[in-house]
Amino acid sequence: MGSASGRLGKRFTELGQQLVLPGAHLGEDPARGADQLGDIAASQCVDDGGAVAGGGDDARTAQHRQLLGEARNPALPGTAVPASDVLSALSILLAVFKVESLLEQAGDGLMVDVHAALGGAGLRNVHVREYVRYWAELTGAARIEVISTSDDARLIGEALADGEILPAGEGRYYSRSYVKDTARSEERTVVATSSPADKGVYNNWRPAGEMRPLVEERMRGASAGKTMYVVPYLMAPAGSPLERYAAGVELTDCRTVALHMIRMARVGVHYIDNLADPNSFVRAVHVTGDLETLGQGTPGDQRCFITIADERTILHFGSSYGGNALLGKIAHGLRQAAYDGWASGEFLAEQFMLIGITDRLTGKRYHVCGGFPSASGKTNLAMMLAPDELADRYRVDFYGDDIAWLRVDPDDGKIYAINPEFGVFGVAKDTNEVTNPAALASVAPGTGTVFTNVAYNDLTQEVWWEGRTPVPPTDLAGWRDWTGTLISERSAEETGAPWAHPNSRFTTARANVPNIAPDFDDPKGVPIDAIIFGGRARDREPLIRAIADLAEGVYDGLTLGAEATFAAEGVEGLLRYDPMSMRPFMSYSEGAYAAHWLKVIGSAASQPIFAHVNWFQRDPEDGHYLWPGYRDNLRPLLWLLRLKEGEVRGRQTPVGIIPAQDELDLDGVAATPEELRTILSIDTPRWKQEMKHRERHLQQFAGLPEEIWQAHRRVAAALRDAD
Ligand code: GTP
Ligand code: SPV
Ligand code: MN
Repeated sequence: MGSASGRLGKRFTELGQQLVLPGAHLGEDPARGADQLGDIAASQCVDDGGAVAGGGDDARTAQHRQLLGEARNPALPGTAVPASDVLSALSILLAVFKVESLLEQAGDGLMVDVHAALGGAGLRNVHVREYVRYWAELTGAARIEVISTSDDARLIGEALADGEILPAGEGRYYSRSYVKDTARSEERTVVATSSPADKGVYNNWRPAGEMRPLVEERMRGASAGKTMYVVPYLMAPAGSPLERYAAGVELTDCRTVALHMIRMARVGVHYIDNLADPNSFVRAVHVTGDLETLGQGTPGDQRCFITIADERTILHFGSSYGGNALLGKIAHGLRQAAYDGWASGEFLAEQFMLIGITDRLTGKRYHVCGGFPSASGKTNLAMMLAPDELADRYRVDFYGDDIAWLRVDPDDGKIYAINPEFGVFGVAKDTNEVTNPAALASVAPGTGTVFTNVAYNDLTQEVWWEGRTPVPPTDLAGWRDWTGTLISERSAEETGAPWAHPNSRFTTARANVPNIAPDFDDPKGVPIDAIIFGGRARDREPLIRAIADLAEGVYDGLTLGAEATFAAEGVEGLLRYDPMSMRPFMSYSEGAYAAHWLKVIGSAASQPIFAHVNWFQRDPEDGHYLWPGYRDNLRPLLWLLRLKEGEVRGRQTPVGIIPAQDELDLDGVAATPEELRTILSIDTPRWKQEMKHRERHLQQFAGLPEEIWQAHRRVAAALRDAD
């Protein structure tokens, strides 16, 4: 194994050096990184004969169709037909025979008796059994355990006994990750397929044939001595029209990951034992690796997080943190699902929060979804309680804080959204009674919450993070920072460093959120009235600007520019474009992505209103936020809904409609008239500069629909005319 892994090691080192993020800064020459990826594709991939990334059924590989349980009828090219009952019964029989005989043959040759472990758990799906057998053998796991939600108490007990987690008050737990494993690594994350046409600017596309052996080599034997937890899950309410895209089985060698999955997804054997097509599930393999020897962030970084999208297979090696390891969440729920949604032509999977707003006076109920980049306010907006002054009239209901799947219902032509997740993996920083009382309630004693990388008190089992209270606890006895260092024993250079990691998080089931919507589990989802985009922008972007036109709305999402946050390694504060807040999760080409948006949303009989929002404009002198944010963010959203209803007119600007100050309900808002004037106005010269950057940004995207270019030219012309 030595020399082979040495060669692979070298190749992966080269890969790591080549995966430079393109156009990292707004205004930076965007072609640079794209060219580098282009070179790799040109030299190492066989061209697929000019396949055009354009969306829809025709873009699908035969493999992907098969994995979704569709067979092509050769007599009727282009027509997807379900495999006949006879054929599928035969194939099941054959597969049973194959697996049983493989298992017999393997016999004691396997480290672990997969057959007995899966049979004992009542797991009958033969495709799942074959999948588990393959990976148990490859990773060398010593034991296999099939997990359902009902195993939670036992797993918690074991994890406490082994010291993997610590008690954090009644029914709450504390965990620390390895110090170099605290956030997503965008550079180590790759989307692989067998079609070079899937290469985009942001998806770090690589040929599947190259990636699979590479990651398998990393994983080979890497779970030796460990238990492999088999976690069957569903990323949708049962019975959802999108259920066929939602089933998965995560294999993980980390018990804490299994505990997180139980909170973040619906977990149980029955979700994969009764599939319409037993072979249609996402294969999601997580192997932790020896975290202390992986060279995180160095040129020899061993980590690799691969989604082989057209094989519906996710292979993540080298982390046990968050989205790197909970594979139902962003790897399946966003990357894989975005690919499936495009390839099938059926839906969109977006990094979106999803809320309901009820006006008790009129009895009307609205639903708003929207994307902000990681750690930019989705969870806080989704959990927002109406400000006191408006609480009698309005109620906000929580549906989701990180992912939404959107489809158009053929019966009524409306856009429906579901949150595929079951829980919340929320940023702890600055969460307190004022900013987010609902979040605090959702992590209260008895909720089963797991806190990761916050500060912890050994003596009192309390947790704390920056912004939890205005100043840290004054009695330092027992307090340790997120690395485990006693605060009282910190070295001189550690003094003043945050107690909690900025990307420290809480994991809690969605049902613990006090303002959870009563119909949060409705399989149909909820009809969408408005789609918003936003991010951390210290200037230029006003509080809200509304956009009524579909192409201009999609254009606005594609040109979302914001400061990157601590949710990804090494990019905090970087001003960059983050199209639709999907930059780290993009799984196919941006041109096809834009076309798919226009097609899906364009097919809806009732169109949503779009808006761009910004809670983060700052005073250029002292840096303070000009808008109080948090609960007050309901106010611009109410204005948007009134605009859609025709109750207010706003003020047309070249970049959208902004509220006239007297149209916003500002009763009780702590902002000066000067601050309000700034956030409710458009800085035309600054916007003109921005348009040049946007032009270069959009030029990177091959096959961008003409409608998007037209929208860009319309906005540019309106800005010119504004003089
Ligand atoms: P991911 O889970 O990483 O996708 O992030 P998210 O978009 O759900 O971010 P979240 O709501 O957890 O917010 C991240 C940080 O932004 C937290 O520290 C919040 O306190 C802060 N934040 C959220 N909303 C506001 C706001 O309206 N104003 C200000 N100033 N800060 C906010
Ligand atoms: C994000 O980074 O956008 C998250 C957290 O939502 S993680 O699941 O770790 O990606
Ligand atoms: Mn997110």
